[in-house]
Amino acid sequence: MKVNSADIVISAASKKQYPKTPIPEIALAGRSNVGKSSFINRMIQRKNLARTSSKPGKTQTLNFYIINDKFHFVDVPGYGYAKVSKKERAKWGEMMEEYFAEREQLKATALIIDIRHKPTEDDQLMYDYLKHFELPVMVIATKLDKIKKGQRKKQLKMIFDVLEMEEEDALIPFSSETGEGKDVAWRTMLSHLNL
Ligand SMILES: Nc1nc2c(ncn2[C@@H]2O[C@H](COP(=O)(O)OP(=O)(O)OP(=O)(O)O)[C@@H](O)[C@H]2O)c(=O)[nH]1
Ligand SMILES: [Mg+2]
Repeated sequence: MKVNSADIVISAASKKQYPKTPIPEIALAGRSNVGKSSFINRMIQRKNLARTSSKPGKTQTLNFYIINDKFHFVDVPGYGYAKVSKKERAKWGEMMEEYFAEREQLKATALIIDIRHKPTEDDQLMYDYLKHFELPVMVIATKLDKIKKGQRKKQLKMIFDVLEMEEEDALIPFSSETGEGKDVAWRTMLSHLNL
């Protein structure tokens, strides 16, 4: 996939601000600081379009990016950051409901998890939540560069089992650092986008 153009459309704080264009989109979900923004940047080969940070819990808006004028990536605020107030947590829940329950343009979600660790309870809840809306979920097991080659198979099987993944959902080992997994991730996304 050749990316000719990529731009931020809007950082949306509420539904009113979502783009109204009917073009298809893929959302990125995952724990805060797991590597969602890095995933976007690697996929489109732009170092810093999607803002990455060492401070977790930073992204509190839905950030819409337009790629090749053909589809949107939607960077969704992360979950599971301990130092978040009850009020912020409730607001996050409302934002998710507003987006995932009703967004017609949404074709699939990429759930980003860390290949080094057992998916958290929040990861499991998120996977089930997305499946409840009958959405295709591609699970991106990122930070592949951080484990030894010999551990890959075992980690992937563990992730598949813990999430109780459906057979039709793709589980893709990936590294934003090296770009490994990028071609498979593109192929899977384009098929969901019908492009
Ligand atoms: N080694 C390695 N580091 C990664 C990888 N992906 C992300 N990181 C690092 O992990 C940290 C968090 O990455 P982000 O992309 O900002 O994570 P995020 O999920 O967007 O975080 P929030 O927006 O705060 O929820 C950064 O320091 C990245 O450089 C990867 O594949 N390999
Ligand atoms: Mg981010």
